[in-house]
Amino acid sequence: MKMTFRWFGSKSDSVSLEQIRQIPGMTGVMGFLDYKPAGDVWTEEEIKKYIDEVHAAGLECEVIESVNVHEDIKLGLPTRDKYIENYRITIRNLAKYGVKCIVYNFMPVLDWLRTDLARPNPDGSTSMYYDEAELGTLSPIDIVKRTADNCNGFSLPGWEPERLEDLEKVLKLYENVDEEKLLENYRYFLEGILPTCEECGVVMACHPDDPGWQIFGLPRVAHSQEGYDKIIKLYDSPCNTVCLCTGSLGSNVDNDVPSIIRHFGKMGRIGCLHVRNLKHLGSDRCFCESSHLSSDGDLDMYEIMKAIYETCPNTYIRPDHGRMIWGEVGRPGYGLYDRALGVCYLNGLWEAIDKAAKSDTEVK
Ligand code: DNO
Repeated sequence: MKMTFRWFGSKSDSVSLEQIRQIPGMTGVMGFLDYKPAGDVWTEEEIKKYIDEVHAAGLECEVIESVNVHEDIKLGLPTRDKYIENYRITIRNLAKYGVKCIVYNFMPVLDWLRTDLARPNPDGSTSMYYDEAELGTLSPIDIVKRTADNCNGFSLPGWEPERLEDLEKVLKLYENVDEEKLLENYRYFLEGILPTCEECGVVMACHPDDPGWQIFGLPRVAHSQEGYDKIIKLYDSPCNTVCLCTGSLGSNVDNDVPSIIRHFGKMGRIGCLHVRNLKHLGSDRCFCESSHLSSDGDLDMYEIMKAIYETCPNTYIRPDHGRMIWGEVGRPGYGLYDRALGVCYLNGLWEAIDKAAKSDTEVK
């Protein structure tokens, strides 16, 4: 397992590479150029600049996140071919600088969604929070505005302003796209890019829908084992993989996260993992993002790490969203302290699982 940390670049992150490197067991970052609009080519110059900086800090950068898919591709519009060609160029450019895994998602219009980015917890920390009952009182435009107003001035991954400008128009276009049509458009996209990935030795890892169900009547396909099975079948290639985000999948109480990890781990189809916990509050569709500790949330982090250890031990993982603790002010979900605590906890579980497995082998 390679432990990594998401980093938004020196101009955009409140956390420095030096701080990341000082977290015990850290091997590298999951990178991101947060200023790139969906559909644009990520140029060699900008990739080199970002990755050189990471290398100079003594860290690796083999995973890149949020190379966002242009809405015209998800909608299946005639203009999609141009954006698919741009995506292929980006894949080649990233591969030239050592990137092995690209995380993306196929969620229509909105990426991950919360109704509160800083909900106070009884211990004085704050967490990101989602309540479907509250979402019911808001329009997509209201939630976009609320999210933009509450992000402490930081950009949020998946919430690029350009993409959300034409929100009303885009939402209207989705009235003609059901789940089946979305899957067809998804197949067309994969057919367009996966041969390039095979050629360059890069895997594509699809991030789950977050929360893990449909919202605002938009079609969404990546929030269950069955949904991912369909995606994997769209194009059979070892480069067609899952970014297994335990918090996104775990938001849906029907998902057994360790068992989903085992299913795709055994198939060799986990490109990387985001590992975090969450706690449901009074309803299946209301949750807050807890600390990583099993006893603070609903997910069994020991079973999750064990499933990774047993089925995909060489994968990249990173702690995911943390709470804001110790008075830290930063990008919601992406402060230093709670994520660093998450890393130490996950590393501790890993060491215990590894030692237990080795001593079992010795006894036998
Ligand atoms: C949220 C992240 C997502 C994820 C993208 C991948 O904080 O986990 O933005 O990186 O959905 O495309």
